[in-house]
Amino acid sequence: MTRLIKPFAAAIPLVLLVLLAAPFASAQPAASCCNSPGLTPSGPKARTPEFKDLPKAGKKCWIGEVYYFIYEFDRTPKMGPAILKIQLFGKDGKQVTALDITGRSDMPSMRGAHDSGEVAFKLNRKGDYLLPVNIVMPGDWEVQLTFSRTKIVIFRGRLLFDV
Ligand SMILES: [Cu+2]
Repeated sequence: MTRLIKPFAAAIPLVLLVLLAAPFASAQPAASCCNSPGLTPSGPKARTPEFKDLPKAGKKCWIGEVYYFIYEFDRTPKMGPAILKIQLFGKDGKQVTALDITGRSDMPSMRGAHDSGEVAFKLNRKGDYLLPVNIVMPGDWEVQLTFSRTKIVIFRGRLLFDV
């Protein structure tokens, strides 16, 4: 008889332990659910800004109602380095240099493979913004443009081209 009781008695503390631990175990998924990034404004969506598709090269691209800009490459983009030029204008048509512009080039079909990182355009004496873009492969390319004033982003746009 004692042989049968012994293993049973030994099992009792185990059962108690499971019963005691159960509320804690079930409390944990609930806590992690409330920390899920989808429920907070700092989720992955908030960290990936949207870039508006821009009109073709040489066309006016409006930034709200105050500025517009025109972009073009120094030559039809092909393999090798190309210079992307942006001219920024006030709504009165006067060329201005009131904003900071950065560009980031990559191939959308193989994102990350040729990512240039965000690089600041440099101003020439005429007040044109210039950025070298290194085209290292034929295919689809994009440049993401970010316009800011005193570090505050006021416009994001992307231009697409094929090589
Ligand atoms: Cu590529």
